[in-house]
Amino acid sequence: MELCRLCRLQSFNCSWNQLTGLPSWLRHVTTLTKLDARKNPIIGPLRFAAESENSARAVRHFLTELEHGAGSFRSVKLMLVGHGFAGKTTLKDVLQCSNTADIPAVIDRKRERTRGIETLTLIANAGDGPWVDAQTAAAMADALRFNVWDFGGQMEYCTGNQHFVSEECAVYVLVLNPCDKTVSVDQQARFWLSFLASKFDPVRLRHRAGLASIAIVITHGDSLLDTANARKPCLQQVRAVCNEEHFRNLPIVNAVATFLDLKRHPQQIVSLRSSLASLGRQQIAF
Ligand SMILES: Nc1nc2c(ncn2[C@@H]2O[C@H](COP(=O)(O)OP(=O)(O)O)[C@@H](O)[C@H]2O)c(=O)[nH]1
Ligand SMILES: [Mg+2]
Repeated sequence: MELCRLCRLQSFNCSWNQLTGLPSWLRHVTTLTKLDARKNPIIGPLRFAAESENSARAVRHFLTELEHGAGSFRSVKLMLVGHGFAGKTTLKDVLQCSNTADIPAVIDRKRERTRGIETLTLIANAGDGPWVDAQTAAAMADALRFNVWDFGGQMEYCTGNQHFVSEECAVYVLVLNPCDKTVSVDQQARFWLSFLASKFDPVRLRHRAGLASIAIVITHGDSLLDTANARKPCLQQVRAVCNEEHFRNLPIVNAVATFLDLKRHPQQIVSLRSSLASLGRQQIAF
């Protein structure tokens, strides 16, 4: 008998297999109360549903939403990581800035040091316009929702933050500050890439299967005015770190950092927004 005819199925155990997805007919089996799909290499956010506490309900809900193309799964985590004072919270504010002329003032705004993690949902509507807070704005049909996680960069929070690191459905923005007098830009890069590398499964890294992306941005470009003599070595150092044996398989986008000089060239935010949105869309196009 075909499995899809089991319309009164109550319990289904498909754990410890090689399943990369779950059959779409499961969404119709309303009698299903127990589903064990653990220990399968399920790709994409379906895996979170399959591993959740009430997996039968979560998987049914997920598959139904997927069938209807519902917006709730057009969500991707955008994780801002980097040392304290690298410019993560500033970047989060700038991404929401509706007028590029205001960006220099937003950068100079006094802000509290981030403690632990701050989260908010930003909607990247189609195009490269400002991202808007989901609490205050309505999303268009093809909008992408970024669940933004702004990690307090202070070392003492690292252990706690590890629980939030996920291998997929996420875009990591590694923010580096070349003006940090205590930790050089290559040390910052090495620290955070090691942290991320320890969270990715080495086998999946080798196969590059449906993994999160890592984008690197270098802030404080305005403080490194001497473009030829200051920026080039800085970029070279970061590129060299990305090419180190230990990091070579990481899903670093282009393995090249972007130098941001948003104070003098606020327009740069437009292309950054559109690159991040395109990375986000790749995460949900599975
Ligand atoms: N000059 C300059 N200052 C910046 C830039 N980005 C951030 N800052 C400043 O750097 C400090 C730390 O930024 P913040 O976003 O709080 O860092 P976080 O700890 O990584 O969240 C703040 O005083 C910002 O105003 C930049 O591109 N240029
Ligand atoms: Mg901060």
